[in-house]
Amino acid sequence: MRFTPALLERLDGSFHHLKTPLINAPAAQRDPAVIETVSAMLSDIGRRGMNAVLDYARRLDRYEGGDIELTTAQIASSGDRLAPDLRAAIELGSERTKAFAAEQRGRLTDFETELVPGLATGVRYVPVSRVGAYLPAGRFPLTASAFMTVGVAKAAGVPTVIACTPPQPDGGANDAVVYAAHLSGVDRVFVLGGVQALAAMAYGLLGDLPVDMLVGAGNAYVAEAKRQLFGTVAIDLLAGPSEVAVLSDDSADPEIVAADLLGQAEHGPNSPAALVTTSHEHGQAVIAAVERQLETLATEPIAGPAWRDYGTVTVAADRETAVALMDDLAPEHLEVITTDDDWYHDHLRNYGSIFLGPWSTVAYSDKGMAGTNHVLPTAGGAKHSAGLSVSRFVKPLTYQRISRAATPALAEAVQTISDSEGMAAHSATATMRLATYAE
Ligand code: HSO
Ligand code: ZN
Repeated sequence: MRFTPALLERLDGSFHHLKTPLINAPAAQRDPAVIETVSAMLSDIGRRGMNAVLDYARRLDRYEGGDIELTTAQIASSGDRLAPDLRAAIELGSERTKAFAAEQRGRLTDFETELVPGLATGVRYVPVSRVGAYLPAGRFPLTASAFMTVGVAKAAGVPTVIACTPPQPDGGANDAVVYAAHLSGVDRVFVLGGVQALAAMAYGLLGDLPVDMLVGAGNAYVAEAKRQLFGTVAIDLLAGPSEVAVLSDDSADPEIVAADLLGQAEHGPNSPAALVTTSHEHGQAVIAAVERQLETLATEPIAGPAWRDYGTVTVAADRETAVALMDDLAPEHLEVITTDDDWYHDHLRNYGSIFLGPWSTVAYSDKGMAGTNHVLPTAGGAKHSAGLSVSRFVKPLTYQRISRAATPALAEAVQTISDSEGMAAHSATATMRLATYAE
């Protein structure tokens, strides 16, 4: 079923449509310059190894020589340089994220079942051995990212988690980011940014084996590097600009809805913020509140353009239409502020994480206080994927233990199918066992 959304006219008379984010787009639609730059860097690093990594660090990050790895003492003391209230907040976020991840890990239980007598099959959850986390520290150092990547990997049981974080203008790492990684249980931290960091982890250039999986968000180059390294390693997901959507009715406070829309719009000038509402008046009140709040918002230079170019307000005729519109949008973050929150929760299918009721705001999860992960699918990826969680770091490995008694239940059918395919050697593995069984 397709809907033509009735876009609400903005107060300035213009209409706003969600522009298609490019990150999940086919190669032809992504920036060819980024694709080419990244692929040239990866093959150069593949050829020249650490020399190439350090050349890029020099050229792109003003690296001036010296060890790029932080010592254990440097990692452990990162918290000492933080204001006490920030330090305490980071400790709280780390604990809460780990607690939620541990709950989820506890529910991934190995099992064994006997499908037919003598055929025991089962699943054993085994963590990935080595994970590399990219901890961004650009325009906004997202402190909580370490909880979501390093902390959750550790809660899943990953033995080795290394992290790379880009140098700050003074050449060192961001203390809050390093402290968050330390509390999350990181094994090694390198002050290294961008494509060169991801390549160094994936190719095993950091005095260690290559990692099996790369996680963590970054800019367009980081995302493209992960896309090109996928296959060599696993990745969490390809994150585009952060998004928020609110589904509210006229019971919601327009000021709260407006604040929560701007709360993610400030991520970048291309961050989409969408309101779907069943009330035209409420929609108009939210638009007015957004304009008013933007007047005094310190990050208006980012959030303003984001709202004007990527903000949308849509009025849905009824609850069912609102759900269909939202499922089509498949937003990264979805807030539901209505008199029917539970009904919406039961019916919505596509979102990265959902925030129910007026007291549940996205920033609580963003900063690690809600315990849930903030690495979530963007650009409609929520239609097919969920966000990062312990289940991404553990592999459900299957096994089978088959006894002599189960042989007739398996071998004859395998023989028949193999013969029909002309796969004689497959067939023989069953035939031999049937012969022994008959003895
Ligand atoms: N909204 C971002 C995560 C974040 N925002 C952390 C602020 N801090 C992606 O989900
Ligand atoms: Zn955010």
